[in-house]
Amino acid sequence: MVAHNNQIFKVVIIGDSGVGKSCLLKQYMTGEFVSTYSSTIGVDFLVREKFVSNPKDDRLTRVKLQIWDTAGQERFRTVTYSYYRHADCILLVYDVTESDSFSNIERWLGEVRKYVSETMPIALVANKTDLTDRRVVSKLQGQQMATKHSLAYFETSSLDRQCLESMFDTLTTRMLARREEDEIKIMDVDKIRLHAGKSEKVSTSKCCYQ
Ligand SMILES: Nc1nc2c(ncn2[C@@H]2O[C@H](COP(=O)(O)OP(=O)(O)OP(=O)(O)O)[C@@H](O)[C@H]2O)c(=O)[nH]1
Ligand SMILES: [Mg+2]
Repeated sequence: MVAHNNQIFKVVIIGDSGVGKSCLLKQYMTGEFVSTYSSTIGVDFLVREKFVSNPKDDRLTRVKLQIWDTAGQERFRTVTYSYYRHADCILLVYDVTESDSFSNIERWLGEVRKYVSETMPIALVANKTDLTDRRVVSKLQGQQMATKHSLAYFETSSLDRQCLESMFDTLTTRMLARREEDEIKIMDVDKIRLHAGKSEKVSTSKCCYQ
């Protein structure tokens, strides 16, 4: 069994300008909703420590989520792309009241897939669900998009905190499981190398002493 204390996971939030990335992060970190819109310039991150139960053995594991808030504006895109590379998870956010932000999801995905591995967890996040009267992208449309691209799907509101805690809980559990699988793979490769090393020795000695 692999011990998982003090693991650090890097989560990167991306999506069009104004979809609510900064608000989502602020609400998750501090419990406050920011109603004024101040467009993010560049990139910033916040850290939150949390405990999650490991599904395999029910032990509590302490993890640190390093959550990066990126700027959605077009002019910052090249900077944003460079942050995907070492991410453990990406939150691709759209605004359910802005159809353009939903139409742009596939373009974002196209960019993301250039930089990250296929097994990287990507979550499609339908934000601003509190604005029910102004909603133009349905839950079904969101779910279909997520299914088409094998993404996890979450509906959130940075105003009333809908789903925020459970979303990060679910994603953290997935990131832990993925890291554990990677560690097991590395251990297996080490074993194979060790084994290969031993057999090389045996054959070499056979060569020398026969
Ligand atoms: N009603 C409602 N408003 C929201 C929600 N999330 C964000 N907003 C509002 O949407 C506006 C934009 O939010 P931001 O979080 O600044 O958007 P952003 O995605 O960070 O935008 P950029 O930094 O330009 O990329 C702000 O006025 C927020 O108050 C939400 O869940 N519900
Ligand atoms: Mg922002």
